Amino acid sequence: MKEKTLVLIKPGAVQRELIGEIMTRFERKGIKIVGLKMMEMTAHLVKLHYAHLINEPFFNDLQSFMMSTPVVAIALEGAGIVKRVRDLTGVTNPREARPGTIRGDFSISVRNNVVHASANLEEALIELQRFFSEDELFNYNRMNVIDYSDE
Ligand code: DAT
Ligand code: MG
Repeated sequence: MKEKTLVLIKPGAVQRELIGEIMTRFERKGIKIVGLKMMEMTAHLVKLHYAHLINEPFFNDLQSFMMSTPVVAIALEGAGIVKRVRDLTGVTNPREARPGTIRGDFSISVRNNVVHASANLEEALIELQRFFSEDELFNYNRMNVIDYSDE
């Protein structure tokens, strides 16, 4: 199976009308989109997704934030895609996120940091299964892309 990763466009970015801008970052970089949907996160889904933060004092705020609008879930595919997307995303804290990364350019606070991206291969596998059913992930060739060497 080809390497895949999960990105979520978070409510803050949906509110700020950044959906297209963020999708464009991946498309312009030649990254293949193999799944895409808008969905509402339930309290249960947020608890699963952020299980590692459940005892943090900010968890309740994080949970209501993630449920405040629908999110956009994106599945991306390619060789080394987990790290590549995480690099394009930038680090969690907006003050440290490098210019040119999505968070570096658009993030305005730690909570409102625009996107989620799976942190490693193991997380990506689990998260993709959590957000996409098998028939929501697509297998297709991109006819107009000449260089397939990194797919
Ligand atoms: P990342 O999203 O970079 O993988 P993470 O998994 O450590 O970072 O945290 C998940 C999200 O939780 C993060 O994107 C925003 C929120 N969060 C993390 N630390 C926080 C803090 N100190 N205060 C508020 N929200 C925080
Ligand atoms: Mg994380």
